[in-house]
Amino acid sequence: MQLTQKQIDEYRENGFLFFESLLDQRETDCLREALQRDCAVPGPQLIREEESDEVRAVYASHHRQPEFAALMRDPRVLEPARQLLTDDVYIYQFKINTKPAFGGEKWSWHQDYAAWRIADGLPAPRLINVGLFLDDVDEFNGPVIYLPGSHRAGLVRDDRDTSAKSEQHLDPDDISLTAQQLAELTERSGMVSPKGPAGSVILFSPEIVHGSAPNMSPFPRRLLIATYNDCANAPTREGEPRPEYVVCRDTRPLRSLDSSFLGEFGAVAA
Ligand code: HL5
Ligand code: SIN
Ligand code: MN
Repeated sequence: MQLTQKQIDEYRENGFLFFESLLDQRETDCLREALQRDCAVPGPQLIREEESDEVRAVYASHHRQPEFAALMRDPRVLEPARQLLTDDVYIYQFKINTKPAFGGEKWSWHQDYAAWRIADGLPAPRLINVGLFLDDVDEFNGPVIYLPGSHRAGLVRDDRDTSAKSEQHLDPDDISLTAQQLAELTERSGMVSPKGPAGSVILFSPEIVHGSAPNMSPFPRRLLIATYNDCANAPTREGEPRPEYVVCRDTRPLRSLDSSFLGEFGAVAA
């Protein structure tokens, strides 16, 4: 899969690019099943909501579930990332934000690169986020909201709160923008929240301002976000790095599968 020049220009201009129904239902069924399995694995990679026992996010499922490992090499997601970044990319971070029905909490307004610069000493914002809808997303279940073009102004904030919402990862609460910053940016950019069926994909910049509201609907909103990094842009910071589930250590370049991830994943495809 190759992006057209028009799509590339759109990504550079807006900071995101949306593909409705890139994966089909059989594929999203398979990934939801793999997620369910992964949520049963105890460990610090499993982050719970503050007010309940429900899972808020799970990290690095591609280290434990082969479906996700294969997905990361599916040409439909890897090739656009290589095209927009550079030939040699690896997975910097893999997470699924599960935003459960009746109580998935908000994700505060933030820019991802602020987190990775502060927490990991990441040299440059040479990354691409691939957001894959594991559920149908509509206005009711807490879609991500983006400020188009906000990635072009650099980091609005580059420090973090001294208190941490979570010890397991850097929650966007700790780097959230102020009301005034948000109001000013929104006046310039407006807001959009791409919605669509499970299997839809959004590529988005590590510098675009984004966030999402709580989910008070009866529908979960499970969103997989895989972040590819330029192999030449691995963290250089000395000292203790963050745990491997938040910052992947394998910086070898990824090459695409010859087929879709299900095709390659023989046991399921048979
Ligand atoms: N939770 C991530 C981390 O690296 C950072 C956030 O959306 C990405 C800001 O700990
Ligand atoms: C994030 O940016 O990591 C959170 C976005 C969301 O899941 O709504
Ligand atoms: Mn984010």
